[in-house]
Amino acid sequence: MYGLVNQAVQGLIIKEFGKEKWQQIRVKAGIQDEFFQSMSSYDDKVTYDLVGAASEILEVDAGELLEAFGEYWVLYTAEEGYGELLDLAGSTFEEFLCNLNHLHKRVADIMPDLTPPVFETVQINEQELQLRYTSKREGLTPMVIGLIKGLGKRFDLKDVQIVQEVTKNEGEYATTSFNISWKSN
Ligand code: 1MF
Repeated sequence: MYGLVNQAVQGLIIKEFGKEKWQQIRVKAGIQDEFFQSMSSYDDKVTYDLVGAASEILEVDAGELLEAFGEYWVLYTAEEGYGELLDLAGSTFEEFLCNLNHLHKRVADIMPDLTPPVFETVQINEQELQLRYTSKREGLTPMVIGLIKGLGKRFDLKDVQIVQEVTKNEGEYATTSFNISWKSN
């Protein structure tokens, strides 16, 4: 994944647990560099190793860390130069969710190594939809739940409910569906 993702992991850990813990985690994950290059593509293993090391050192479940990371990502990218990109993706929660593939296409135009997941939405009613998430990457559904919660905050929604439904495997891809409902003010 692009270094921007590892940078955000670093940012979250430092913000929540401090620089010293970050150094321990970085060393345990076997990462020599002090900083990540946001525009360089890193092996996914770097990100998974960071989350694994953080889980052990902080004694927090990896799924919980991934969910917290998903929420943080929405905030982090908005503040780190991608605010316009996020603004373009939609002015409402459901519009944003429907535009996730467009958003990734836009990023992939400049970052050719991007391996974006694929999202599909099915409107159920005014305040409920189904989101299908297809990815080659394993174990990241908690991150997607955090991303949805982060978007809920971005759009000031009350009471976002996310129910994870079935996962189907097809070759190297897995598709997970979520039922999402919310209340606006
Ligand atoms: O392959 C990748 O490197 C990659 C990196 C980030 C693929 C996807 C993403 C974003 N995605 C992370 C979860 C991936 C899970 C999976 O692959 O199974 C989050 C997608 C998302 C979902 C809900 C709400 C918001 C979301 O993200 C918004 C977003 C997406 C991508 C970027 C920013 C915000 C982004 C921006 C710049 C990037 C890379 C990603 O890299 C650059 C580009 C230009 C200059 C410097 C870095």
